[in-house]
This record gives sequence, C-alpha cells and structure tokens, in this order.
Amino acid sequence: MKHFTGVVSAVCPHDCPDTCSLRVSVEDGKAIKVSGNPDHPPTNGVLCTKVSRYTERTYHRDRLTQPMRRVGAKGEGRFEPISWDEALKLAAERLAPIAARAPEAILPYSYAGTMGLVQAESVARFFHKLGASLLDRTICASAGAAGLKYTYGASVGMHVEQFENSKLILIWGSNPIVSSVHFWTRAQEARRRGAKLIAIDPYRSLTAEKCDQHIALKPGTDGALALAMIHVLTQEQLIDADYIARYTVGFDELRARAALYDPARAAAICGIPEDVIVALAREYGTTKPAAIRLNYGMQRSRGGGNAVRAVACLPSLTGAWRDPAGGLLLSSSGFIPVDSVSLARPDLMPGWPSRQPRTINMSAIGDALCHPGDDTFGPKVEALIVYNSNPVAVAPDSVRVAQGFVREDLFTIVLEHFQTDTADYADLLLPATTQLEHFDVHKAYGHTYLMVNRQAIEPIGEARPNTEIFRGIARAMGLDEPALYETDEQIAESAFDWTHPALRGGSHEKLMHDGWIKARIPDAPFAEGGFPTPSGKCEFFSKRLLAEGLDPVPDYLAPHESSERDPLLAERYPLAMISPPARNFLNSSFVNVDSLRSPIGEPRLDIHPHDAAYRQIADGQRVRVFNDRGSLELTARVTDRAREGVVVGLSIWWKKLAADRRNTNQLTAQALTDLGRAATFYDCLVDVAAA
Ligand SMILES: Nc1nc2c(c(=O)[nH]1)N[C@H]1C(S)=C(S)[C@@H](COP(=O)(O)OP(=O)(O)OC[C@H]3O[C@@H](n4cnc5c(=O)[nH]c(N)nc54)[C@H](O)[C@@H]3O)O[C@H]1N2
Ligand SMILES: Nc1nc2c(c(=O)[nH]1)N[C@H]1C(S)=C(S)[C@@H](COP(=O)(O)OP(=O)(O)OC[C@H]3O[C@@H](n4cnc5c(=O)[nH]c(N)nc54)[C@H](O)[C@@H]3O)O[C@H]1N2
Ligand code: SF4
Ligand SMILES: [Mo]
Repeated sequence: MKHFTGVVSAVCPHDCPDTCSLRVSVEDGKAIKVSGNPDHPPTNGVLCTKVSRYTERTYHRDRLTQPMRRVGAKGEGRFEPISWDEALKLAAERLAPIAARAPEAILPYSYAGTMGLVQAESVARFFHKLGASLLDRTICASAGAAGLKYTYGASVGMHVEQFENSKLILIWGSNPIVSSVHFWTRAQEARRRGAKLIAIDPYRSLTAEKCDQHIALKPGTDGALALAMIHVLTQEQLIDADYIARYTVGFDELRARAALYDPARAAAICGIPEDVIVALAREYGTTKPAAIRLNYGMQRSRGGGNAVRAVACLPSLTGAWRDPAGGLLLSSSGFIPVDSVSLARPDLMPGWPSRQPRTINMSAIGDALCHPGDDTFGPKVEALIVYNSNPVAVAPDSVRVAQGFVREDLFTIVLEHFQTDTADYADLLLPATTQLEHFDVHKAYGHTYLMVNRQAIEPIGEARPNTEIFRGIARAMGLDEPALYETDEQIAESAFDWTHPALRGGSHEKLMHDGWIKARIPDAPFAEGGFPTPSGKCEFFSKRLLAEGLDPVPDYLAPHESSERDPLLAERYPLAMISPPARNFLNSSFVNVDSLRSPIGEPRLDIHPHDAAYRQIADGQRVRVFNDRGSLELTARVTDRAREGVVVGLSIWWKKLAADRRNTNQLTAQALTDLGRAATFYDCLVDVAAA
C-alpha cells in the first residue's frame, strides 16, 4: 500500500443522502484526487464542492497524527504527545474502575462524522460490553423518522431516480442545491420535461430562488399548512377514494382534524396568503404524478414529528403512490436490511434483553453532563468518549454544553481528525483515520445501494481507525469478549441481512467483488399499499401513538418559542432564528479547510430589510444576536432572502474560527420535539442589535 499507484473505489462517508461512490486516484501511496464515480448511477460522476476537496482535508497541516494527553486547564486545548501504549493504558486505567463501580457513568457520544457501518455503528459493542449508558441519537433526524414510522411504518419512500418523471415537485424544508445535489440534478431534469418546482421554506435558499414558486412560511408551521391542504383536498374531492379505502386507515379522523384548519386559519398561522394555500392544494391534487421531497428542515421545531406525519398523509390521500414518479421521499434507509444486532451487539449488555442501561438524549447533552446524578437520572456522568461528532460546536445550548465539558471531574476521550472545539476539552485526544485510510461498508438514506469503501492510502501519522482504537482499549482493559476483537472485514461480513428479500441474489462476497449492490425495491413501492405498518396500510390514525398516550392523528403544534406558546418571550425576542446547513461545509466538518471557508469569510446573519431598519442595522454591520441562553456576534446581511420576522445564520461554524469564538448554538435550546425526542434547532427566538 505504501507505494501503491492506481485508482481505488471508495464511498463518501458524510451525513448526506447522496452517499456517492468515489474514485480515489493514488500515486506512489499518496491520494492525488477524489472524483465522482461515473459508473455508479446515483453519483453519475459528480461530487459536491466540499468532497472534491477531500484530499485537502486528508493532508491538512492540522491533522492529528499522534495520541495526546491534556497538559493545560480543561478546555484550554493544550496537549503533549504520548505513545499509543501510554494512551491506551491511560484510557483503560480511567475507564476500568468506573466500569466496575457504575458503568452507566460512562457515556459514548457519537453521530455521523462517518456513516460507515463498521467505523460508526459497530463501535457500540465496546460500550454495550461495559454496560455504559446508551445514547439516544436524536440530533438530526429522529422526529422525521418517528413521523414516517407512525405513518408508513419505516423510513421508506420514492426512489430518487423517479423524480425525473414527476410533473410537480414540492421541495419542502429542503435545500438540495446545498444538501443533496444529486437529487437537485433530477429535479432540474424533471423541470426540463415540464415539471413545476415549488419550494416551501421560510428562507429564499439557493434552491428556493431557482424554483418556479417559493412559499415562505414561518418556521415550524408546516403542520398547519399540510392540514389546510388536506382540508382543501377533501372538501373539493381531489382525493383518490379507492386508494384511501384500500390502503389507508383513519381517513374520517384525519378529515375531521383537517376541518379545523381551513385555509384562512392556516394562513394566519403560517404567515402566508390564503389563496396561496388553496392554489397549492389544488395544484397538488390535480397534477399527476406529484412528488414531495421532504427534508429535515421542517422537523427541527416542537411539532416536527406531527408536521412530517401530516405531510406524509398527502400522497396517500391523492393516490400519488400509484405512479413511480409520485409519492414522497424523506429517507429511504428503512428499505435496507442492516443487521444492527450483529453490528452493535446489544446482546453484550449485562442483563440483556430484560434490562438495559439508562438512555441519555444527545440533544440535551448539556443538561446531562451538568446533572449531579440522583435516583431518577442515575449516576453522574464521569467518563465521556466522543467519536464521529463535534458536540461542543453542533449540540444545542452551547453555553450549557461547555459548562458540562469543562468539569474537572469528567474524564473525556475524543477520537478525531482535527483539534475541534470538542477536542479542546479532551483529557485524551486520539488521532483517527479518514475514509481514505480505512475500510468500511455503507448504506444510504437517499438511494438504495449498499456500498464498499476500500482503503486507499496508509493512515496519516499514527492515526488509527475507530474500531482499532476500541480494540486497543478493550485489550488494555483485559476484556475477554471475542466480539471486541473482530477485524473490520469480519464486522462487515455481518453488516447486512442477506436473507432479506430486498437483498435476494446478493451476498457479502458479491458486494466485495462488485463494490456495490442495489437493493431490490419495486419502482412504485406503495402502488398497492403494502406499507410496513402493523396494519399494512398508511396510518392516518395510529393505534401505536394512541397506546403511547399520544395524539393518534396528525396535528399542528405551535413552536415552543412562539407567541402562541409563550407570548411574553415572543415580545422580548420577536425574531425566529434558523441556522440551516451551509453549502461549503458538512455540519462543522470542512470549516477548517481554507479553500472552503475563505470564500465565505465570516459567519453572517441574514435579516429582512424591515427588521433591520427597525433596529437601525445596516448591511455589513456587526450585530449582536441574543436571547436568555446566550449571545454571539455576526455580520448582518440585509436581504429579503430571510422573510420578515426570521433571521438566518447559516451554520455550523467552528467556534474557535469565529472572531468571538461562538456559533449559533449559543442561542439554540435543549427543548425536544413532539415525536422522536429530537433537537429543536429552528425553534429559537432571538433579538438582534447593533454590536
Ligand atoms: N453542504 C451541506 N450539505 C449537507 C449538510 C451540510 O451541513 N452542508 N448537512 C447534512 C445533514 S446532517 C443533513 S441532516 C441534511 C439536511 O438537509 P436538509 O434538511 O435538506 O437541510 P437544508 O438543506 O438546510 O434544508 C433545510 C431547509 O429548510 C428550511 N427550513 C428551516 N426551518 C423550516 C421550517 O420550519 N419549515 C420549512 N418548510 N423549511 C424550513 C431552511 O431554510 C433550509 O433552506 O443535509 C446534509 N447535507
Ligand atoms: N445550529 C445548528 N446546529 C446543528 C444543525 C443545524 O442545522 N443548526 N444540524 C444538526 C445536524 S442535522 C447534525 S446531523 C449534527 C451534526 O453533528 P456531527 O455529527 O457532530 O457532525 P460534524 O460537525 O460534521 O462533526 C463530525 C466530526 O466527526 C469527525 N469524524 C469524521 N470521520 C471520523 C472518523 O472516522 N473517526 C472519528 N473519530 N471522527 C471522525 C469529523 O472530523 C468531525 O469533526 O449537527 C446538528 N447541529
Ligand atoms: S457530501 Fe453528499 S454530494 Fe458530497 S460527495 Fe458526499 S455524498 Fe456526494
Ligand atoms: Mo443531520
């Protein structure tokens, strides 16, 4: 491998629905270029701007190349290099006594720095063996996933390829030019073939400005819009009664609920004209095939789960599913039979399956780390192991998060490529390999291919794969569970359930040989119902929700921070802040890559001219954005891209690379969504003043 020259087939590891196939050109052991694989249909030879710079990130001067131990004060970010033997011994010495006394005081924290099933999902087995606390992984998609689960039965929907043939595409809470460029290519092709594209988004995003129509509703009000559409569709008989009768349950209850949301009421809630809502419903009900590309933007406020449910009802009401180019796509990950038990090995947990350790919600990590421990919470968190994530930058209510991380009595290990904001708080900082330096297998959530990532180059410096690091800690702790020592290749062998009908004709060997396999999913998966719910139908009415004591029919739930819920707060902080992804970054990844950060320069806040004038704020001026949780300084961009009453701070900046060492999560809250216990990043009232 050291002097290898040639092309290696890899997979983009990032949290993006497109999961591209990469071709890595290697010369004499060095990766020269990463390009999109032209043979892989979803990738079609194209990569986004950021991952085209993957070699710049891989060989970045700031890559962590050696294990390091903290020498400065907690959070100061001063370290000294140590050997791997010393590092693993230190980890073992600190973790072993906690594991023996109160294993739940150990908390792993991870998200989707890599989506590899080996380098991400399988690592949980180490923590299960210890009996460590479980992490509720809610920071991104769990409200939407719950919304789909209670309606369709799983995260399932249209094939991305089929959007090319749609005649109407609602791009709802989604900015695909930024976050799913391969879907956007399909949408443009549909447009060339005569389709109309409508963006539903409080912000005139790069995508919204290119659509035929842009409906700029207030953040967190999508549930009301969808219910008003249902109201119009049912009133005007723009529904498919046959599809409803055969393949859905709860139509009467849904119709009764929607009756409460006539277009006038929804218009007042959403802050958009009534006739726009009526026209949208009529267009949706009369255009065939009509498709919805839903994304996560709309589920990051209190009612996000219900909102996704309400939108998800639409294609079943109109029978849009009958056509392969009709229906809805939020995530298709539920089609792929990943063998999570073989990967994560929950059976290693002491007492499994009757007893499980406590679960800590990652979206409230600030409160969890600051909690002193008691009978209901259980033991105080004493050891935190962070991998594949940068919580000090990305988790909500950052002031509180930092308060937790800075605790002197918390032992923190961080596995990273770079010295991120989180790494600054480590006691032990361990260098991890990037996707070019390790092996993995992947599934996607925006297409239905299983894929193999082959190692292209030797690890940089002394970096090691996550799996290898945990094998090392397990060995240093003297753990004698064979599953903890499986090689990456052995782990990959059991990553998928090859007996599942979707993988008929496939095998691990075939996957290794071919590099990818497309799961067998019908083109129009729900043309004749067959939803993976308990009833086998699309559940407008969910008995499961009822059994959990929740509303069985979708409703609109006003944001936590809104005049409906908290008029006094809304008076003090009249602007709603959203902080959706920036084009050149992938969450907080790539912010430290100069060629991607320098075109943006500095973090900004988009504010509507009226809101700016009222506060005597000029374009380009430094402003302070604040609420009771915190404040930060940004440069104002006065623009009607942000609708009135909404300010937009494209995220997620590395704090330490901002002038005031802060980012928008200074302001966001730890409050959770209605379903899925998810984070509510876009449910956040603020005010703005000249700095
Ligand atoms: N370049 C880039 N790509 C990314 C990411 C990134 O950081 N950068 N992040 C990745 C990750 S982790 C994820 S989860 C996905 C996210 O992917 P998406 O969910 O598609 O996120 P965005 O692309 O930002 O689109 C969200 C849009 O929703 C809008 N929005 C905000 N609040 C609301 C609301 O209440 N209702 C409606 N209707 N719209 C609202 C925002 O203004 C924004 O334009 O993207 C992935 N891809
Ligand atoms: N204000 C605001 N906050 C948000 C959001 C928002 O829209 N607005 N979006 C939220 C969403 S949708 C998400 S998904 C989260 C994302 O939060 P995270 O999943 O934490 O994503 P990143 O910020 O990209 O951080 C991933 C880290 O993992 C590291 N990494 C990558 N590969 C590996 C590996 O193989 N091994 C190890 N050890 N490390 C690796 C990277 O270097 C990077 O620092 O942020 C959330 N935070
Ligand atoms: S971030 Fe998305 S679009 Fe970019 S290379 Fe990765 S999978 Fe493809
Ligand atoms: Mo995400």
